Amino acid sequence: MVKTGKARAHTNIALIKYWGKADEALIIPMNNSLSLTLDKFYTETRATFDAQLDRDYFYLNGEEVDEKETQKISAYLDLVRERAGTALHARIDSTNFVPTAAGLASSASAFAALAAACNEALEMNLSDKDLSRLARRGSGSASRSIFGGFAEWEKGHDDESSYAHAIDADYWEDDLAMIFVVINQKSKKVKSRAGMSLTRNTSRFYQYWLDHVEADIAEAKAAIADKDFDRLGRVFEENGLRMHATNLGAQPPFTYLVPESYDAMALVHECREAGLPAYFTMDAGPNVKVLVQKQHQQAVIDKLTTYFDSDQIIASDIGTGVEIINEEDEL
Ligand code: 2P0
Repeated sequence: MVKTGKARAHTNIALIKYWGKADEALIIPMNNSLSLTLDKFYTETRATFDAQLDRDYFYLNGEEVDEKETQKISAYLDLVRERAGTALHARIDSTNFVPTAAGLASSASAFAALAAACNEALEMNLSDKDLSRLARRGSGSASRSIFGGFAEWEKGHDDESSYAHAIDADYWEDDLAMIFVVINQKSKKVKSRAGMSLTRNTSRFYQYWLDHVEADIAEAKAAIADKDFDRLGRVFEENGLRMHATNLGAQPPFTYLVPESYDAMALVHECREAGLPAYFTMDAGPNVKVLVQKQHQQAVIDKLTTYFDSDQIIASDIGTGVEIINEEDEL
């Protein structure tokens, strides 16, 4: 018996960040987060459940991954099998579509695509809400990549109540773009999972983060409803910096930012001083992502390329939610 499904999911960038778990095993976050799904970076994954397989296999970009990575996927597939009521092993084939610059592959698109491929293969018929919950068990941010455009992950309080939903803003998303300033980093010193755990458990600034993040969510949603770019920009830029500040209060302190990150932030400030609305955010790495309105995209890129090489600058439109790929249509 062979059951196959294939899906594509796009990565998302949080404007109001997820940073810290209330439950590490179930991946329940300490706070709600709000993101934008982007069209440029995505993962396509085929899941093939096959009675002939004696174990799980995981191929990434055409190559089988090592035992440790296979075990991680296998543990995730155990959750899927439990939910679907099957004992079949699977072969997972995943391809990350990211521009050549390293460091942009995301666990968000990976687990959203994997959850959707399994849902299709095993005919689980999960609602978007339940698909978001299943993606969340692989990686928290994946809960948001089920949806296109703006999405909010409601923290909830248990497995049932923690999931993302779309924020309806079709009237605006076509006008927006995100510009990535790719700042190379040899190897990520602190993975996001370890970084958020250390911060949540030890940072002297973590309570301050928690005290403000729900107000940031409300402010961002109001700005989206009003289509007020500057209001949205101000709140998410502050929220991202506050997340990075919590890391400096951890014991021991750490940071993801490097001198070039600050150079990019300064250029964004210069854009604003020159009357070009643009706002930045950074995640668990040194890259800087700049939200713009499309009519200002080229002018902001021109500003950034006065300092950075043009191959360090990648612009993306807003992306769609997870979709099933019908392989017969591909032939
Ligand atoms: C976010 N990040 O909201 C935050 C902001 C990075 C900085 O979600 O442990 O890979 O798998 O749930 O989702 C990156 O962490 O972490 C992340 P896990 P995830 O996008």
